Amino acid sequence: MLDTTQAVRRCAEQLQPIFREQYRDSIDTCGRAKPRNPESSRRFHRAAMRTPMKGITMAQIEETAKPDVQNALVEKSLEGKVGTITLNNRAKLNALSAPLIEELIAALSDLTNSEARVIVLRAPKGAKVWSAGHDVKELPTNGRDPLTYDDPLRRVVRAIKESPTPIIAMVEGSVWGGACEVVMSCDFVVAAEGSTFAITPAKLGVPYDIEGTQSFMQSVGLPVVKEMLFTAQPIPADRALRVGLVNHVVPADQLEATTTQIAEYITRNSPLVISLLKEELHVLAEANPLTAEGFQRIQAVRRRIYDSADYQEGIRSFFERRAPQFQGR
Ligand code: KGJ
Ligand code: KGJ
Repeated sequence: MLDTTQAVRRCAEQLQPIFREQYRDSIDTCGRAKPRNPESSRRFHRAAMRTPMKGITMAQIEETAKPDVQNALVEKSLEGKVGTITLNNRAKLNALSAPLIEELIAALSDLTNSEARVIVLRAPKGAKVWSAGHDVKELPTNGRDPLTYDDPLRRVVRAIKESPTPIIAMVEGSVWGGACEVVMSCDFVVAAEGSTFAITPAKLGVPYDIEGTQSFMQSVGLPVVKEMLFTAQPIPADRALRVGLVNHVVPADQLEATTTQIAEYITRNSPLVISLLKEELHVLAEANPLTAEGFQRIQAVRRRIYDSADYQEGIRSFFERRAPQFQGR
């Protein structure tokens, strides 16, 4: 009986040369399956399933090819020059908890420092909810600013905007609140038919911060931002396309192919020029004159709101699964 490493080495030896070339990322120099990259592991696994081998049981291959990051909140992979980050906490509807965002920022940083010329940010295939937004459990109820400069949501949005690598949000399912800001802060958005986008702080009673509001303004026109913010109602993908929130809407079964094609166009172009253009657009888009007095005035209003009874009511009603009763104080 072969041990698992021997089994995988034998498997690798029996693979056709072209096949080995194609899947070389999955096999280390000793012929062991590399467990670090879940996508490579999966490709290796799928390939192994199609390859007849002697003396190797499927159980041995499956055991070795299993990704070792099953509990990761975020998965990352690199295929050619296209990096992919997958939000991977279905049980929590990919809510943007601090730990998930930590992993997301680390994955962005790793891919930015890799060969990736473009990064795709996605949820698992077939997700009903792309992300439920800020983890409501993490919104403070003790009179502290719920969206400080260092809040995980603020940090990830900054990381996306400041990354020199273009980031494409590939969306399937519904996108909520802070996740909508994350999507709208990506360089562009490709969405599956049936996706929806909702910005809900007014429904939850959360005093959204000025940096976040600016993100929305950079994505769509003022009347649309206002409608989304004031009504907190989801808008469907076809309308998101008309108002410029997304670049393309395609049937779900074409989502990956469309995104990959756009990503590949980018990989053919000059990464130096693309990062310059991204930075130029970022600097220009953020070039809003804001007076110290204007900023302080907004902070004072935000503070009154997070100290209010309505703020507590918004969060309480969410967990009690009922409509909030806002009193305006
Ligand atoms: N944070 C924490 N827990 C959440 C969140 C969230 N954002 N969303 C859902 N959950 C929890 C629910 O409390 C349930 O927990 C579980 O996930 C499944 O949700 O009762 P438990 O099982 O312990 P649910 O509601 O039962 O699932 P569905 O009926 O399928 O509805 C999915 C929805 C995404 C439509 C629904 O969960 C929902 O409306 N979630 C909140 C979406 C939202 O408004 N997010 C914006 C959060 N706020 C912000 O991002 C910000 C920055 N803000 O300023 O407001
Ligand atoms: N500058 C100088 N010469 C040019 C240019 C150009 N932009 N475009 C074409 N030519 C020359 C070719 O070198 C050929 O010269 C001739 O015009 C016919 O072009 O070999 P020669 O006959 O001496 P070609 O390619 O044989 O014609 P077509 O096959 O009909 O193709 C036409 C195209 C317009 C598709 C093709 O020429 C092309 O892709 N041109 C470059 C288009 C482009 O990317 N322009 C942007 C240039 N850059 C900028 O404007 C800026 C400001 N920038 O920062 O990059």
